Amino acid sequence: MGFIFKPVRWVLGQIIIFIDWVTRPKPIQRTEEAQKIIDSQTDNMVLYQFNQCPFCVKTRRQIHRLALNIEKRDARNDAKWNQELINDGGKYQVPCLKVTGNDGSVEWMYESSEINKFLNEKFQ
Ligand SMILES: N[C@@H](CCC(=O)N[C@@H](CS)C(=O)NCC(=O)O)C(=O)O
Repeated sequence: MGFIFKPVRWVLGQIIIFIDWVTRPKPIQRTEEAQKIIDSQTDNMVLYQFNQCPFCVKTRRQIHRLALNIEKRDARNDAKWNQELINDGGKYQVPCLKVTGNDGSVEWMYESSEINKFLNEKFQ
């Protein structure tokens, strides 16, 4: 029965991605200048994620709505990002937002709700 589980999970994942695409909120509009400032603030942020993970979809929707240009790293299929997340972040769980401070300090923020709250408070 195990052989059925993988394709079913994949189809469900694609359905989630499709529903997300159809119902995606409109990104907020900023002036070019304002967007540039925001872009400079998100330059030091990276999202480790899986394409089909519903919690990652939740965070990607927030990023899309807030019109943030945050690099996304596939921690399932790309061995480099996978290892980095586990070794430097501390655990294999996505989504995870890596935030590098101006002083070089690095914060690995896990939990979609916490990431969304952080982004909302900072960029809304
Ligand atoms: N409470 C977490 C749940 C995140 C979660 O369960 N992520 C799954 C992917 S959907 C995960 O990282 N699984 C690790 C694995 O597949 O080993 C959140 O809201 O971010």
